[in-house]
Amino acid sequence: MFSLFPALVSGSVADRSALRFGDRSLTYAELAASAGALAARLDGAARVAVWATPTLETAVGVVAALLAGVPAVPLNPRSGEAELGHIVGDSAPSLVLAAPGDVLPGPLGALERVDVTIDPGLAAGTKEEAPGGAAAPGSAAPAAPGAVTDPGSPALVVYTSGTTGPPKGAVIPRRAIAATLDALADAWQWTGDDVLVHGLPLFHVHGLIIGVLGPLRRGGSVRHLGRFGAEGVARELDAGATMLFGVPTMYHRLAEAFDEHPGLAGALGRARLLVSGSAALPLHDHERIRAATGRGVVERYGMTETLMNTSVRADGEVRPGTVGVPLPGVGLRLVEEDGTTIAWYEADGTPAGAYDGESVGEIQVRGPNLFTGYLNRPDATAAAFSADGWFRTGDMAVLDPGGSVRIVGRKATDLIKSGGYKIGAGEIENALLEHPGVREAAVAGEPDADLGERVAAWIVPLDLQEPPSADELAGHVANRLAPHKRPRTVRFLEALPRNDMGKILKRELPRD
Ligand code: MCA
Ligand code: AMP
Repeated sequence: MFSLFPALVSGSVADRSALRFGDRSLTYAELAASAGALAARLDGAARVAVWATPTLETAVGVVAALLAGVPAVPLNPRSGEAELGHIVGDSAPSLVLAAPGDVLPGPLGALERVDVTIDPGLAAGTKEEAPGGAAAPGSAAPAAPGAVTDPGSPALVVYTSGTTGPPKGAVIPRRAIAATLDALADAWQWTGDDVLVHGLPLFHVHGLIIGVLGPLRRGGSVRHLGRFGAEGVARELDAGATMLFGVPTMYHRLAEAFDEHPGLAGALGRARLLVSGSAALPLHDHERIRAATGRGVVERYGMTETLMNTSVRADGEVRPGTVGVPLPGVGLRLVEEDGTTIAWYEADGTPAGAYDGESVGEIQVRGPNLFTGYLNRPDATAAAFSADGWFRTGDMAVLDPGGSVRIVGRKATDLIKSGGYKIGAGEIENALLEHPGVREAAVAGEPDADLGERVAAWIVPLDLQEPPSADELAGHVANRLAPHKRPRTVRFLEALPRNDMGKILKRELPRD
C-alpha cells in the first residue's frame, strides 16, 4: 500500500526522535499518536489551511492532514491581509489548523479553527537522548478513516509568485513528494540515521517538504532552529546533526560569521552534507566555506511546481556554479526559443546533444516529481507546459561537458529571488499602486551580496515635493503582502522610462 511515511505507520523506529523544535520534541511513537489523533478529526474535510509558524504544531498539523488524505495549504503567518485573503479565497479551506494561542488575522476569521494540541508531557525536554524517558502512548499512526492512499491525489497546495498577479496555488500530489524525497535519498545517501538541522520557513517546499517531510519519510530526525542563526547551526552540528539545509543567504551569513563564532567552521566541517538550494550560491561564498571548513556545499535545483530536479550527488564533485545532474526519474532537456531541443538526457542518464558549456536553452523537465496544476487556473497550467508535455521552468542553463547543469539566468526579468523567496515584480507594483501617494510604480531586482537580489522600486509620486517615505512604502507592501516582499530600495522619479507603446523600460531605470 502506498504510504508517505512508512516509518511512522509501521512503528519500526518508535523511540527515535522524529521532530525537535527548540526544546520540544516528539519521537516517532509520539508523533504517530499526536498526528494520528488529529488525522481522525480531519476526516471528511475537503482541504485544510495550516498556520505555518516554525513550530512543532505546524509539522504535526501537516503530517496529520497527510495521514488523513486531506490536502493542506500552508500559510505564511507573516502574510498581509490582501495576500491571505487571496489565498484563503482561492483555496477555500474548510478549516484552519493553528497552535493554541495563535492569533489569526481577519481573512481567517470566518474559518472553523482546530487547535493542534500536543500533550506537554510528550513534547517536553530532549527525550531522544534519554531512552526510557516519557512513555510512548502508541507506536504506529492509525490510518484515519477514509485515508487516501492514491499516489495521484493532492497532498499540498503551495502558493508561489508569478510575474504578474497574485500568487498561484501549486497542487502537489502525494506521488511527487514520495518521488522527490526518494530521489534525494539516492543522490545524498540520505538514511534514517541522518539528523537534519535547518531554520527554513515551513510554508514553502524547501523547509516543509524537503526539510520536514524528508527526514520523516526516511525514518530520521529533524531539528528545526525556529529562527536561523549561526549559533544554533553550530550547536546542533556539534550535538550530532549530520546534514544542514539552507538558502544561499543563510550560507552567506554563516561565511560572514566565521570570525565571530570560532567553533562554527569546525562544526560545519563535521557535517556529512551541507546542502544549498532555492537560488544560486555565489562563488565567493562557496570558496569561503570550503576554505574555512574543508567541505564543499552541495547545490540542488528545484521549484515549487517540480520539487527537486537536479542535484550534485553526495559522492560527486562539488563544482561551484553547477547544480548537478538530473535526479533519478527526472527527464531534463534544454530548449531554444524556437522550440529546438539542444541538449537532453537519455533514459539511462547519459547527456546528449550540445553539452558544451555554451549552448543556452530553457530547462524543461518531466517526471513523477511534478505538480498536477495550479488550483483554479487551467489557463496558467496549460501555459506552463510545452505541447509535448514538458514543464517549462523559465530557467536558462547550459550543460557542462561533464553533464552538470549550470543555470545562467531566468527568462522572466520580472521574477525576483530574494533570500531564496520568489517574488513577482507585478504583485509588488500592484500593491504600491494602491498607496494613495503613488502615481506610477516599477519594481525590479538588484544584485545584493546577502539576499542574492533585493527588491527595488521606482516610484512616481502623486506629489513630487512631498513623496511618501521609503519606509512608509516598504511597510505598506509588508502589511499587504509579506515582509520579504517589501522594497529595500526606493527611488523617486518624475516619470518612468517608457517605449512608444507605453511599456515601462525596466533596463533604463536609473540605478546608482
Ligand atoms: C522588516 N520587517 C518588517 C518590515 N521591515 N515587518 C513589517 N514591516 C516592515 N516594513 C521584519 C521582518 O518581518 C523580520 O522580522 C525582520 O524585519 C527581518 O526581515 P527580513 O529582512 O525580510 O528577513 P531576513 O532576516 O533578511 O531573512 C533572511 C532569511 C529569509 C532568513 C534568509 O529570507 C528566509 O528565511 N529565506 C528562506 C526562503 C525560502 O525558504 N525559500 C524557499 C522557496 P523578525 O525579525 O521578527 O523576523 S523556494 C523553494 O521552495 C524551491 C522548491 C527550492 O528550490 O527550494
Ligand atoms: P520557487 O518557485 O520559489 O520554488 O523557486 C524556484 C526557482 O528557484 C527556480 O526556478 C530557480 O530559478 C531557483 N533555484 C532553485 N534552486 C536553485 C539553485 N540551486 N541555483 C539556482 N537557482 C535555483
